[in-house]
Amino acid sequence: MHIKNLLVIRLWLILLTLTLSGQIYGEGCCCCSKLPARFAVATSSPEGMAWIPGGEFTMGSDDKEAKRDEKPPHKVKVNSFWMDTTPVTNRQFKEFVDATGYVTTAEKAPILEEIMAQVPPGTPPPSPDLLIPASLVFKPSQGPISLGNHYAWWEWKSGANWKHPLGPESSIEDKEDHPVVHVSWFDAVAYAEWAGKRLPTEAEWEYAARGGKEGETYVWGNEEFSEEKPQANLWQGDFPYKSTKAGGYYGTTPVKTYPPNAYELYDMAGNVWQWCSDLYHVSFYTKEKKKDASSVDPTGPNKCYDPAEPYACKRVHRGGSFLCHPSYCKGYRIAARMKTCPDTGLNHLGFRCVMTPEMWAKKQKEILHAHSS
Ligand SMILES: [Cu+2]
Repeated sequence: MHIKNLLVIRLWLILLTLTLSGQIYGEGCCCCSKLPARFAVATSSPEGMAWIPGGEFTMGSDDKEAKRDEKPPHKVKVNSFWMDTTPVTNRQFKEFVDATGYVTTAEKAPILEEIMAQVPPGTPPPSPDLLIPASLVFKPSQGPISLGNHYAWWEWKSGANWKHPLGPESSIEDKEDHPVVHVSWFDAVAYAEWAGKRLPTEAEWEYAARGGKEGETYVWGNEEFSEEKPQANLWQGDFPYKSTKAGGYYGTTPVKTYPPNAYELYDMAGNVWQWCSDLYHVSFYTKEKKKDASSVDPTGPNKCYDPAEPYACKRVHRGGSFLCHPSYCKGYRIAARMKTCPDTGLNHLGFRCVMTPEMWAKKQKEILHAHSS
């Protein structure tokens, strides 16, 4: 047997022993409830995460609203894992930055060569005054406009970053429980590594969003989004110029504002888009469908391809955001796929993490070690 497998098994035996002894000498004992729980770490589940029992499901969709990249639906198997019950919040991201001194992509000036590699040859370079630390911030239009050009409502805003979601004058004060935004895919990966976690694969994300149900359109079922009784933080009113929410507000809401899905996961639709680990390829599902057996824990294509921007190598994100509105974008449909360059931050794009049992065992071992030394 492979030596790595043996180590994993040994670790599980140690943890199992600790769990059992915790039950026998800890919880079961009437007189020691006020003593420190020496083995509490070994018996608990990771904080703020929900257990997603593995299984097989149909990924993608061919319903009338499905886009080309969601087809064909195909069977996929995923093993069990833990998933953050909410998107990573400003409070959590701040802990990471305080501990590591990490500087996000949006806080650094873009590098010209990297930008030029993402656009067709011969494209003129951006003006130097745009090569500044900045991020993309949604800007409502004055009135109804054509929904064909998304650049009409996105602004490259100097000084916008996770600490200043709408620009230098804005802050995250009183927004500790809102999802962190303006995180590039690289920022999300760095956070996940620090936390002993990783980004979900696109398959894991969709499997978890479905909450154990087959073929439903939305995380809340098949009923359409209701502006009177909203099921999630989506755009209400006329996009992209009139929000009918209280005070005309549009933006992130604290996590857990809307009900969770059947796996106790919050904000799997709306609020902020969530990065996945996979590269984006428009016809990846076609390739998956052709396989003889369903993929087990697929990690996405090896090559990226978005026909709209063939020179940009994008990563997938899922779930839709507070800007989604049926008139323009139903990104909150469970099967809907979206993609963005991994160096790009936006004020409606965040992430959440997952953890495999192996990663959790490793983290427990580290915690036990820290306690014993
Ligand atoms: Cu959308």
